[in-house]
Amino acid sequence: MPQVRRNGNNRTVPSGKTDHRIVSFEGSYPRYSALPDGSLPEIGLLGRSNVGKSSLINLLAARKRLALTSATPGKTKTFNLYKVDEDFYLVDVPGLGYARSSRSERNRWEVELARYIRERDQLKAVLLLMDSRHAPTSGDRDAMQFLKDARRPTVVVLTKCDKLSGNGRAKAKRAVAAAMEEMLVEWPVVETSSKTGRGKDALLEWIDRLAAVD
Ligand SMILES: Nc1nc2c(ncn2[C@@H]2O[C@H](COP(=O)(O)OP(=O)(O)O)[C@@H](O)[C@H]2O)c(=O)[nH]1
Ligand SMILES: [Mg+2]
Repeated sequence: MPQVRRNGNNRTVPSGKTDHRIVSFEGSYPRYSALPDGSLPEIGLLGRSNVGKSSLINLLAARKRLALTSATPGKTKTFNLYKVDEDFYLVDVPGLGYARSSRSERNRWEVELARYIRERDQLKAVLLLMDSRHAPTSGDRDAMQFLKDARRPTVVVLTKCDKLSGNGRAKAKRAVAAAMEEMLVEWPVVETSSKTGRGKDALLEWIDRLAAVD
């Protein structure tokens, strides 16, 4: 377990770990079977193209523009591993439903992704990214159901919250809460913005806690 301390608000926070993480790119792996064997815990980032996965990795890193953000997703899907300090990997797991991918590529990736979520021993938790501007899509709901069935600890990350007013954010949280209630899951929800840094500390707190679970 990481050391924890109480801060002024009496929240439990990881000791001295909240800022200045060193994040380094480890590699891209198109197949589950090619993933490295190491014993470091992994935290998966799941979400459709453009939801903000790369931006979130940049937000969590001390260094800017590490995971290249792009509006044009590549055609071949890969697991992208980023090592955070010597503590854990963030694993960027592209989602499904890319218009630009061929059907055979989508099928291939669906199998790889499902295997990773179901079987990967190192996977301690999944951050499920959803765009705060839209109610959960059918793809988001499929991912929720899949994570529930796989019994993976999950944190819902609402992205791009800078684009919404306080009212809009409250509405987004209600929409996610309703979907979770329907699905009989209770996962934490963190509002984030990679533009303003909103949610960074709360998210790191969850990650540290979940990565430390055996
Ligand atoms: N305003 C705003 N734009 C964002 C945020 N996160 C990502 N974006 C933008 O959304 C687009 C897709 O982001 P990216 O991180 O590449 O998504 P990915 O495909 O899931 O890796 C880029 O143009 C980003 O600049 C955010 O928190 N706020
Ligand atoms: Mg990306």
